[in-house]
Amino acid sequence: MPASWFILCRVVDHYGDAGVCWRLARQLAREYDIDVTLFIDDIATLQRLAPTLDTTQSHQRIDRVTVQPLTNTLPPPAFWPEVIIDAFGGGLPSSWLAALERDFPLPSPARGEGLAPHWIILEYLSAEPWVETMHGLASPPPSINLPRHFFFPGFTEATGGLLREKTLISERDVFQHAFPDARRAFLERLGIDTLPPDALLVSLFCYDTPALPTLLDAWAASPSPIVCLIPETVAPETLQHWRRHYRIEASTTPTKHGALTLHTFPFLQQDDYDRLLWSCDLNFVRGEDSFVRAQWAALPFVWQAYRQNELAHLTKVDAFLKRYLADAPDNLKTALPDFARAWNDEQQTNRVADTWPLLAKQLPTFRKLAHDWVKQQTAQTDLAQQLTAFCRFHRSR
Ligand code: TRH
Repeated sequence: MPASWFILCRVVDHYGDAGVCWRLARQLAREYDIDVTLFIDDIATLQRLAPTLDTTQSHQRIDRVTVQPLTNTLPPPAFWPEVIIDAFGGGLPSSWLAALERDFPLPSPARGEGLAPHWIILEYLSAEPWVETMHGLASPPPSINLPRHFFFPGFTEATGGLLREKTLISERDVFQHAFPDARRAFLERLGIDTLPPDALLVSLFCYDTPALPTLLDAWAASPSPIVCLIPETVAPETLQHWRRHYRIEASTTPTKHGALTLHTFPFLQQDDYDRLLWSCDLNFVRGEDSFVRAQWAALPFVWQAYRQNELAHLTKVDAFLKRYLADAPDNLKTALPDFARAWNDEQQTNRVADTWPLLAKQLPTFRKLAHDWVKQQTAQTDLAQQLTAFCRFHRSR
């Protein structure tokens, strides 16, 4: 009988909460034969990533994952699973907490059916050093007799690792080196039939930012052609304003301005987004999941962290670049942080134009570093494997 796990996902904002949980759910089901139920409070957001989901259904199964709505009034399950993944610390429904207190009271031993579930708080990804001290920390709930631990994704052996499906790297290699040209077929599917031979192909998945028009202007002034692929959902008003400023017809796609050709495309299902990343020369990504996927693409990327108070997101960017650039040549060690700061810090938007050409010059060096980074990171155990081993260890105690 396969182990049963619940993943509880409360979508805070954008797509990443759903993106991470959906990816983890599918990997646990496919690679570990775990019976996974994903409870999510925003099926419509998940459906953007998994178009075969039916937002009218309250209980459905796709890709071997059962998907159910998560509400605060959700009654407790008939049977407790082995593991409850509390994604990003969103918390369990109050009715579940009450039922867990009843079934597994403190201080007396558990009297519920079987063992108490293991409550895992899956945290957001950060490269900051403090993550290593928090990863795996026990945090038993004050009134329920069950194990609860923090589980932190990360970039070192002292963390929970990164989400990486077992076949990801081989699938990427096949796609990038396939014949007939899988990359060309994919781009044609996006409506990109021809590319200037010396064009830089860039994907742009970003939050709306005053730096966006500045970057598009810098690309339009580029000495060589730049073709940018941007999802329809990205900063539509800012793009509209930029087009109007240059009297570019909104309906025209692709949009041409100077050396820049802008293709907008519909939001892709999650696996196709990987193929988009693998097809480009440079990827602009954001948040958490696309940030990790761009790293697995082993190509140059620029990360825009999810904006936080007191500029905490800039600390996250700096911490990651410190790790990522540890062995990089000096020119890239300067060019990437300078551009990343201009791209992430709205007080430095004016530096985008002068830092972009310096980064563009470093792309061949950046490409080599991106390959070396993937080698380093794939040497580490992936998150799903670490998580299943962590839960198995604690269950056996
Ligand atoms: O959408 P995001 O900005 O989500 C953010 C982050 O997760 C952030 O950490 C969190 O704090 C905040 O939400 C609340 O960025 P992210 O994490 O890259 O998630 C985007 C998901 O969308 C990812 O799984 C990739 C997927 N995607 C597609 O499936 N198709 C697409 O066309 C695109 C552009 C993205």
